[in-house]
Amino acid sequence: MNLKNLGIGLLSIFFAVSCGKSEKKSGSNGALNKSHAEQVYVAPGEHDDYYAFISGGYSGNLLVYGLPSGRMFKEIPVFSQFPTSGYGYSEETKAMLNTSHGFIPWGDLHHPDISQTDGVTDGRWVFVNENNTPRIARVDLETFETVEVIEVPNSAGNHSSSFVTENTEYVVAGTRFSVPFPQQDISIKDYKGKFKGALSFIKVDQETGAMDINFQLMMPGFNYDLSHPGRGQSHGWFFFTTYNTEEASTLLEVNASQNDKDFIAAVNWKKIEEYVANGGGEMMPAEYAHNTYDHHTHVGKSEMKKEVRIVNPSDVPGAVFFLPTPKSPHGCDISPDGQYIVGNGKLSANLTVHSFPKMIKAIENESFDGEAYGIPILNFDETLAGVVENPGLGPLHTEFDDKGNAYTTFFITSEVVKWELGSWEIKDRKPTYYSVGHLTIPGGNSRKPDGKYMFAMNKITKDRYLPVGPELEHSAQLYDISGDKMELISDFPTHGEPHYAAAIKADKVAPNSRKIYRLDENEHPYAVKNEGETKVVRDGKTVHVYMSTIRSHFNPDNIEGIKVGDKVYFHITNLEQDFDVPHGFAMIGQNNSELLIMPGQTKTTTWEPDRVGVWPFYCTDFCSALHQEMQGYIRVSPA
Ligand code: CUK
Ligand code: CUA
Repeated sequence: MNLKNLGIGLLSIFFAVSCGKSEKKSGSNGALNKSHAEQVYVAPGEHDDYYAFISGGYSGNLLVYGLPSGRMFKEIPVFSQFPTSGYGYSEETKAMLNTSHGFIPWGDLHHPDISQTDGVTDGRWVFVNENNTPRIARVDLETFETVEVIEVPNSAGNHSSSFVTENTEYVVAGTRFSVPFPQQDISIKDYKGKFKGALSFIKVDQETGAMDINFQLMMPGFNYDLSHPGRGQSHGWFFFTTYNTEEASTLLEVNASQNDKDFIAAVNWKKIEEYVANGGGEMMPAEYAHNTYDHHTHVGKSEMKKEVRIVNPSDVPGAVFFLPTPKSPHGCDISPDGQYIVGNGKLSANLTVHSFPKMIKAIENESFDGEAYGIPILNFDETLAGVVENPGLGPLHTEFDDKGNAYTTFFITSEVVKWELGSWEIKDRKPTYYSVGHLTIPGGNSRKPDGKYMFAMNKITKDRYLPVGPELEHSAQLYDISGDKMELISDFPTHGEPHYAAAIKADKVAPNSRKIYRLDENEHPYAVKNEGETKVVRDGKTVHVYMSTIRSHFNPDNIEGIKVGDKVYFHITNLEQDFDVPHGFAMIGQNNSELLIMPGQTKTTTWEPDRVGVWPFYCTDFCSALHQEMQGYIRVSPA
């Protein structure tokens, strides 16, 4: 039986049952009672206890929510153009979307992960992956802006990403699709042996957060699906689930699930780091973009890199091992103490848990059952810690609380199952509405989980909210997990497709949230510091307008001398130095985007007038009682 048939068959049974149930409504179907409402009620003007950074999937954005309220505070554009703020449209931010394939203004964002210190989330940065055109981005939690994007070469379907090691030494990216290495024109049927999977270890500068690919481990041509870092006792290791260990070029029919077991790849990155520091590996040609955004100049820059260090795992003995794991595992989750490695086989009846100490012992004893491309395969029984029997169908992801419990999502049976580490006993199960993918517990992917809330991010919404036509936002459900049993307390829509989310106590982030860009620190090359510096400068057919905004006018606000065929750059500085007083800029016929300029910031947009006339522009943000007076005209004369 393959996943597709299994999935659709069971899903249709499931929907027949659940949708029938939902007609009754209330009670059993998760309707809330008053005390649940009080638990998620955050009074007007009060703040939530947690930030949740929820992936926007194919929207390319990262969403900022509050918990327990489920209110959305911000949509941060990362791998997308976003007219609200002009991201990806302004001259300053276009560079952030550069890749070796050119300007790519969308992305498929799956896994936010918060930076860590000593295995605990520290609230400095959020790293996110782009699946389609492989990239990793860093969002700064001082400004909640995307400040860096690095493309990942030799990769395709950058899915097993972007999880960080416990001191944010590395953000790690693994390829879902293997591809010919090096890329070349070969028959697809020649997949086996010729296709390789890159696992990329991207070094993070401890002070600035700047990313730089230290090495790429060139692994056998499997699909590398998800990953997580070791922590505590297993710090220094990284674990990746694989499927299609058959190395089939087509995953139709049974090709990719012939093998009874696929692998979890265990990578001792410390060992490889040492190998590389001693000159190991080989620099190979690779084109990839590295884009950075500077808070002082407010300008993004794009640099094209030319080579990357490749490491062949069989050249570093003792660095990489395979742990056999049943049936196309998806999630790969590590317990808070670093002892257990949970592999969720999508097609497996049970949950398989490996033990890190047993793995180390098996390596020492050389308990190998053969090898794959020079990588030892550890004996299954020697690394097995335990099995959770018949927990549900279609296990995907696991997170942990602070009391020794694990919570696993089951897509097909549409539920979250709570089980105990060590005894492998099932403690509780609760339905989700419907077909849950990931789940999140604040700190649930760290040494210190916060076992108060868990929320499930579901793939299917159906009847949960007022109908809005055929296309629905996805649903999320919040559970109170502080007691023995999980209790569903709230339900809220998300945006785009939420895969994973990372959540953190609000007081680790809120105090450092920047309020303003200081005008005296603005180093934008076209900034003005006061209205006296505004001007219009012509250079051939290019015109630079150095413009300012302050309540409630533009300066200059009447511009003449522009000709058809000119290219006009509006460099607009918001001179305000009060918190939360942005101004906007838009002009008739503008075909890119408006700009929203925060106090102290400079942003640039372009306009190419194609006809004679006198054309208005205005402020798009209601900034004062005289906002409607905030306007101007541009006179365009014949060329
Ligand atoms: S994935 Cu979406 S449910 Cu991309 Cu982490 Cu598993
Ligand atoms: Cu400035 Cu409205």
